[in-house]
Amino acid sequence: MSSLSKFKKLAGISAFALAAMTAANSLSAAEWKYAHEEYEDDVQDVYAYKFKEYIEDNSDHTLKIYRFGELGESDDIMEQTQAGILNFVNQSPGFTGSLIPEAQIFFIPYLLPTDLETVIEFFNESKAIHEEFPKLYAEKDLELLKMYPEGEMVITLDEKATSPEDLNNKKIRVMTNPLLSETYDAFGATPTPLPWGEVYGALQTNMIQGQENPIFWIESGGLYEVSPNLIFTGHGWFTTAMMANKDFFDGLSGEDQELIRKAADYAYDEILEHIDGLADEALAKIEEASDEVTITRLDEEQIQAFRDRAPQVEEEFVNMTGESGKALLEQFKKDLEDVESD
Ligand code: 6CS
Repeated sequence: MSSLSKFKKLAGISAFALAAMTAANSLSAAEWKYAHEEYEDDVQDVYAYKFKEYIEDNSDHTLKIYRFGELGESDDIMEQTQAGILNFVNQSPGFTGSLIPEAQIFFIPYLLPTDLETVIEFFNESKAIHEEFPKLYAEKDLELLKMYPEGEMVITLDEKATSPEDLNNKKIRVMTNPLLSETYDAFGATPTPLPWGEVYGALQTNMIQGQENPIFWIESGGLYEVSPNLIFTGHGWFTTAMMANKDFFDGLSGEDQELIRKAADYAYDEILEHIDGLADEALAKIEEASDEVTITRLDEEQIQAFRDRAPQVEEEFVNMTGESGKALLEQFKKDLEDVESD
C-alpha cells in the first residue's frame, strides 16, 4: 500500500472513530434540570450557578436552572422533583418541614448560635446534617446533597419592637411549616403561614404586619419598603438544602454520582465565602435606599425574654416528631456542643 493510501486509510479510521466518539458523548451527555426558590444573584442562585459551573467544566452534561416563579412556588418545585420532572431542587426546611417534620428543627429558636464561624463549623461537621438528615430525605425519594446557611433571621415589622408583648396582635408571616407557627405563637405574635409569592403584597396591604428573613433577602425582595422596622433578635438562621430526585441519582453511573457530589462540595465552599459579609453589605444598601428604615438590635436582657419562650417550641418539636425527632435533637445538640467547645 502506498504511503498516501495508508494515510487515507488512517484518516478514514480516525474520522470514523471521532464520529463514533461524538455520538457516544452526545448519548451520555444529559441536560439536567435544577430549580431553586430565589432570584438572580441571591444565595441559592449563586449556589446553583457554581454547581452548574463545576458540572459543565468537568463533564459533557449541562444544567438548566429555573429561578423562583418560573415553575411555581417552592412546594411546586419540590413536587416536580419528587415526580422526576426536575433532577435537582433547592428548598429550605421552612417549606420542607411540612413534608419532613424533623427538618423543622431549624426553627427551634436560639438553638443555633449567631456567630457565623461556629455556624459554618457546625454545618461542616454535624453528624445530624451529614448522617441523619440524608436518611430522612431518602424516605421521601430525595438524595440530600447539601445543607447550608444563608443568613441570620431578622424580623421586619410595621412598628419598632423590643419584647414579645410588642408582638401581640401582630400578624407575622411565616413559611408554611407548622413548627414556625409555634415559634411565633410563643413569641407572642399571630403567625400567618404564606408562600413566598404572597408576602410583599400582604405587607403592602397590611394583611400582615411583619415577617422574618435574612437581610440579603429583605434587601433583594424590597421587603424593607413595606416593612421598614428591622429587629435583630438573634433567634435563628435561614438554612437551606439542595437535593436530587433519588431514583434519578441512584440510576446514574458511579462517575456521575461522584461528579455531582464534588459539584455540591465546590458550590458549598463558594457559598460560605459568598455569605461572609453579605448581611452587612445588604444592610448598607437598605440604609442608603430608605430613610424610613429603623434598626433595632436587642440587648441581652431583651433577647432573654424571647429565649425564655424557646423551651415550649422545643417541646412541640418533640411532640410533632416523636422518637426520631428526639434522637435528632439530641444529636444536633451534641454536634453543637462539639463545635462550641473547640
Ligand atoms: O421567605 C421565603 O419564603 C424565602 N426566603 C428566602 C431567604 N429564600 C427563599 C424563600 O422562599
